[in-house]
Amino acid sequence: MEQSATAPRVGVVMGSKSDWATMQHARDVLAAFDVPHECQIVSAHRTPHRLVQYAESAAERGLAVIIAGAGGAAHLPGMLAAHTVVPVLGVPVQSRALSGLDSLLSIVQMPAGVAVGTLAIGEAGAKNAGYLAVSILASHEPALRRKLEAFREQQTANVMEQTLE
Ligand code: RP5
Repeated sequence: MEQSATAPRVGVVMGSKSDWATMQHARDVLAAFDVPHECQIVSAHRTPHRLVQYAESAAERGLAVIIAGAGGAAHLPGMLAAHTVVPVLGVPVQSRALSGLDSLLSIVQMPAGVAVGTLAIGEAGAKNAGYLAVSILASHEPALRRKLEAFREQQTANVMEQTLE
């Protein structure tokens, strides 16, 4: 498990090591905002008991958000959400067979009553899961909110300065 020195506020989990190339983008955003986080492989199908333990202990361990990435039959985000009220953000990993459409539909079509906030397929979704987690934490942390606002202002300024050849 990759973990910050201080108690993690966001958990980044994924169904397989093969998801890390995508999910490390969520980790990078959290690191850029100095949000304490942890990263771990938790598979709905291959490590089902670890999934239950992770979800059931999340709130008492201080996690405010869980970012869960999975591909194919992507049951990880939904099953985590079934076992905790900590908000779960789902990232559909781009699969080889169906380019991530399978992952997206597996994650997004939750039954009413158990919510997963579903992001876009692949790298953009992983990055935005990080930004959304920062937004959620920023609603209670003024310093983090200022950092997020500064990031957005800088992003806008960068685009405004761009020219086309
Ligand atoms: C899912 O199956 C994982 O989230 C991964 O995206 C997909 C393939 O896993 P590997 O066969 O690469 O381990 O559980």
